[in-house]
Amino acid sequence: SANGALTGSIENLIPLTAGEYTTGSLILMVSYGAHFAFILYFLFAAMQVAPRYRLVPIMSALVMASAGLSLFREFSLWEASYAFDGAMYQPLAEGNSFTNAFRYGNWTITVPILLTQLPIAFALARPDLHKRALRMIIPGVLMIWTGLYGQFGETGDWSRLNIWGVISTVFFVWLIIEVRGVITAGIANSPPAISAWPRRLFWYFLATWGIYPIAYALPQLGFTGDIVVTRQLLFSIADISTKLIFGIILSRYVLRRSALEGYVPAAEALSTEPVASK
Ligand code: RET
Repeated sequence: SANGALTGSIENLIPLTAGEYTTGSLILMVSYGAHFAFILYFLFAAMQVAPRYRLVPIMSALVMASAGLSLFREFSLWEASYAFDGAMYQPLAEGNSFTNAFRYGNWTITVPILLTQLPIAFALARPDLHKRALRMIIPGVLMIWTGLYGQFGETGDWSRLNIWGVISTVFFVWLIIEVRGVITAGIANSPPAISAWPRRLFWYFLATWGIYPIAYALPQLGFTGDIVVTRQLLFSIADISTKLIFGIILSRYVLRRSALEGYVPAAEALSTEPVASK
């Protein structure tokens, strides 16, 4: 329909069954709920790591808040965009259109934060840390903005979708090379007991960030309710993996690292045990 093409998202072209509609709501609800809940986890983790690593869990808490708000917005939009006609959930019925474009806006904030967490966790020295963070953020943001522009082609302008998808992928490859450099520095700079973490984290990074381009390309497989729901599921799995679980891994790494470097959390320093044994 002309309406759907104008709004630029396949969601506005496809009536959903009650099952598909509810599954979509559920996926978005679980996503924002998980992100909000883990704000607390990361704030508590921040209290237990050495001061030089404290920013790592704090940044995860920020990412949780930012992504949680964005996903809550997607959830509300989903609820507002469909109306039940007695048989199917019809898009655009109330004049509201759905879009995934807000996600890309949110990534503009979260992706630079996620990338900057790496050199901080690896304790790279200041000038090198800033230079490497910037060298990851530049291709990261260009990747997102070219993808944002291209995704408006998903309602049928495949050349727009694919040309900008390829350009975005070039920036992604550039980003991967920069991340690889930070990982290599991280392996060299990690205490031996945890030097395997950065290498494993690189493969985790590739596997989880790689889900987003699949979700981007998916509408080309067909305009069906299955595709709409599958794409929200892919986005959701990617969001929870690249932000929440990634944050847990990094927090655990800096927690181990703090202990290996002799840091004693304040609560333990105040323990009465040595006093009682006197
Ligand atoms: C796009 C467009 C198609 C090509 C590629 C893409 C990559 C997107 C990525 C997004 C990562 C987002 C994260 C968000 C966390 O908050 C833009 C879909 C390669 C890798 C990690």
